[in-house]
Amino acid sequence: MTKNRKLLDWVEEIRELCKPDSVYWCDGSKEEYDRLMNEMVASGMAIRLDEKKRPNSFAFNSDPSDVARVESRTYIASKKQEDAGPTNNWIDPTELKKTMLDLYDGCMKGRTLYVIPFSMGPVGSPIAKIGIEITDSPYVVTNMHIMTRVGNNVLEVLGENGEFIPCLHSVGAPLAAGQKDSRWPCAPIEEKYIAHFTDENTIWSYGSGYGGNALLGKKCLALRIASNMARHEGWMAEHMLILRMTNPEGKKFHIAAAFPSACGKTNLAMLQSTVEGWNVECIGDDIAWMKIGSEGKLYAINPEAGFFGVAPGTSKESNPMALASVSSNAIFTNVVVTDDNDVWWEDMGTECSGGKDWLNKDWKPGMKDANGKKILGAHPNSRFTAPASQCPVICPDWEDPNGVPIDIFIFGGRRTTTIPLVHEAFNFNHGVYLGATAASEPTAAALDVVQKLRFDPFAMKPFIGYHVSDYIDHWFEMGDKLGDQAPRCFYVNWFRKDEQGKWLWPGFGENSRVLKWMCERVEGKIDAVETPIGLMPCKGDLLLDGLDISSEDYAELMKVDTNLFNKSLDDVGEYFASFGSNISPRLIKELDSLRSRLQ
Ligand code: SAT
Ligand code: MN
Repeated sequence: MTKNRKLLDWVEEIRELCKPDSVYWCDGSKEEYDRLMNEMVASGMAIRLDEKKRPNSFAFNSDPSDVARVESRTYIASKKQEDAGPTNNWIDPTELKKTMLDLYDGCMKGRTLYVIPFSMGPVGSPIAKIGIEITDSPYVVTNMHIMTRVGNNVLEVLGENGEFIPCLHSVGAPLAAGQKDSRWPCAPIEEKYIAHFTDENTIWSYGSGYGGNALLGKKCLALRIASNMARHEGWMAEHMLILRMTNPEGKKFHIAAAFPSACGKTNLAMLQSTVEGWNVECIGDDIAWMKIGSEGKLYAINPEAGFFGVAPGTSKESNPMALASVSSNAIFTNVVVTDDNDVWWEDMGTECSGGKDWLNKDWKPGMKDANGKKILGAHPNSRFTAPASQCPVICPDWEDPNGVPIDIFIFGGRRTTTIPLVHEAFNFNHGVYLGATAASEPTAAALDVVQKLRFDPFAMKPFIGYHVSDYIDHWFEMGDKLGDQAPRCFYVNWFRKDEQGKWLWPGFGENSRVLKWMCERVEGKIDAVETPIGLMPCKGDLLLDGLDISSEDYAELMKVDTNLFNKSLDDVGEYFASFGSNISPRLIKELDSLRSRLQ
């Protein structure tokens, strides 16, 4: 038990406010996990999967209104509105606290208040941070067990006077005496709030039990609050996977990569190299915390301990390592529970004879609704939660408290035209421009339709806890500090198509060929061709042996159409204008230089 006065006082204050039936301090033990799961199975909230097929694994169905993060109900409640910037919803913190205090009053009646001491990052690491989540959801407790490091050792590190980030969560569904609980308690959408009080590093979440709304260590702490702290303390909290690539001579390269959603981040993090002698290991699939360390290099840790991945599309072909990671000790939310009590989802690459869909209704593949539309078995945002340690290609150093030295940053987006497979920034500032202008096309629409790009700077648009212009300035400033130790920056596009709509690049494991080119660039082994948009592979440097790519297709894949590129810069200019008057002059300068190089 802790002697930390601040923590004890806070728990007591929240107990008085939320009025739970009881208070329970989590110790992070297996016994605790098993007991909570047994209780949830008994109450009907969880389904225990077949013990032989998927040992110690459970499935949950959420309420249909509570299936994803809700950005429209996510707030940065900074004192000054201009600190939140154009990419965030803002409410005055005093006003929001008043609203939320009314909601929290008595909200845990009939429930247990769980106190979860957790560490983001290896316990005691100089880069780690301690959070305390108070929640009334046992589902959240069990997920936090997997996604973070929970336990008494966290309280030991916290000590009597240590600092922690308070994370208050309630599903927002108090129970009257004798009232039976629902399978997935939550509040209606207009009562949901995911609030960040950034001037006091405090998180208040109400009304949702799902994913990043409720597992507060993830997007709320490790990105929105941490990005704010990082800005003031001179480090970086980024929405990036981390991997290690080792070349045939045994030289190690560490890569951190940011992609908007639906660009295969988890797949790249666990990629199986197709290049002989080159090996890839996973360090993290979602978040990187980076600090300048020895020799002035940038060191990264994965603050998480598990994967919270999108299930649909995960198959032996797309990501066999993710499939192996969920073979036991996993939690599944909103997937199909098959008749033989295992899990299934769309594009899993296996047959399914039927079962219960994500709404817990009887379901068979190919079923259609009244309008003839196919009924999905798994929700498109259905998830698996699994310990990172179960990933067969997890890097042996993934828990090194000092992190790994980052050599390469990769940015990207999903673009069917315009952007070549890979290009390298001329220098770090140009790399910041590439990250700031990362964008995807809204959908795989017709190639001849000019459509607006969806910008997602550094894949951080929903996660920057402050003004986007200040965030981009912070990137420039980190570059200044790192100097010639700064990671080299690259931009990739795995998704280019030809005029017939055929993919020009095979993707998946073959992406290792592109990573190899980057590593050889960093080593100084190979030159590059200078183009107006950046540095590109010289003929023969990008290994294509064994790939079925014609020289015409390769030319198309690497083509930079200056006209088309120029046109896309109008969208960039328009996007930058939305940042307001404090936009970084260095960012404008990069755009202007690019424009003139393209003339
Ligand atoms: O729901 S989470 O925010 O944890 C996952 C995601 O949106 O990428
Ligand atoms: Mn993510």
